[in-house]
Amino acid sequence: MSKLNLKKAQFATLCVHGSGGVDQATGAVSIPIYQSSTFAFQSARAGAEIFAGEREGYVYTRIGNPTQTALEREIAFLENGEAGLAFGSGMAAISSVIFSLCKSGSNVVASNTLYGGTHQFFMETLPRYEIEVREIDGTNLDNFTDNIDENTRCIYIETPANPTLTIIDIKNCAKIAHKHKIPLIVDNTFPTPYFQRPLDLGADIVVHSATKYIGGHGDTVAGLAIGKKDYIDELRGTILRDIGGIISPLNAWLLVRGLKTLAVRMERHEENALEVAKYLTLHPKVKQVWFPGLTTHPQHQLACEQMSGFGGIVSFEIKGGRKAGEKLMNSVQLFTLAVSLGDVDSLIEHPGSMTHSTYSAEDLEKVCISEGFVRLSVGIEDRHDLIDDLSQALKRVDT
Ligand code: LCS
Repeated sequence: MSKLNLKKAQFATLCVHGSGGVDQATGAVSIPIYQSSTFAFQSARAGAEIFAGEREGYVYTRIGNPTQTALEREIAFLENGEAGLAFGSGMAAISSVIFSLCKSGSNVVASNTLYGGTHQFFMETLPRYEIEVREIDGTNLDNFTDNIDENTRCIYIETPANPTLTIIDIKNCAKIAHKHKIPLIVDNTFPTPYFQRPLDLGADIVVHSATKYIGGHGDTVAGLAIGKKDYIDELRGTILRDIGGIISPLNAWLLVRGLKTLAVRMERHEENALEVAKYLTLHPKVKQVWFPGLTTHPQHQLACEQMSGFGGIVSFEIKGGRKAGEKLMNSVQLFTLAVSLGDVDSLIEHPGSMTHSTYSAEDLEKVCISEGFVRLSVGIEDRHDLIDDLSQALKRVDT
């Protein structure tokens, strides 16, 4: 373990040192990539004791791996949770958590603005197992209370939401969940623990698409879940073991490395995003801008209360609808036209026809994703270059 008193350390220090210092087995300063599927037992008796849960030890990488352990310890520190569990993707983390809590006949009450893949899982896959998801407008907390019944197994929210940056009140959502003796799950992908720690606000389980800011470099697909140790142990020993949505040692290592620079990256993403949001707000070809750091954001006050910063995603509606949006996306030179987000490189995409094409036209309208709605994942490049790029691209657009 590191000699550092981690309880007293600031977040940026935890990002660098939290995973426990040098590797105990070798002294390696960077945790090694333990690229091994299986682990030798010291004796037949020791192997049997590990299997029986009477002795600690690694068995097989689907059940656990030291590189994965380093990542899980680190994310649990940063989210201020008791334990963490890594998965092969954000969807593996989300689906595993939902399957661990629900059975046939259960229901989930969820906010209705979600990553399109989560929405599809909720609306198409879960009903095949007779699990119903009630997607409601989470900005009105009464909607949660009104939809909970004796078969509700959890509340699920994403805040800020992808791609509209809608903010949901975590503290009061947790109170509603606990009044009904069910857990609150929060997808913390957009803010990361650098800007928001849902467990401190009363949530029970945090999930991440670690593909995004936690990896940070657009080179890894991964997911994480954080919560109480008993729950995480059970999740590891049941759904993760049985369904097998594990992370590879290499990807776990890439995330440990990504976390070391999380604080500096998030600062820069946010500074750039605020400047881009301000620039777009004043642009005559832009109808509306969504960024929680703008005082014009409908839940700016709530964002200030539950977040320490606003993240790096900016969405806007361009005048001239889909055609204008397409022209803009085809005209940018520095922004890359691609889905995903949270990379050091700036990305641009059209949620209505890409990440959120899983929503029906009616549902898109309900969650305010119009034809001219464009999402930016603002990277860590020089902000003047980013604004120059948007400016030259907007000049080409007829509205
Ligand atoms: N949660 C959020 C908030 C997400 O944005 C995504 C992916 C996921 C979960 C799923 O994670 P994955 O399995 O992809 O690691 N969001 C994407 C997006 O906006 N564009 O491409 C993927």
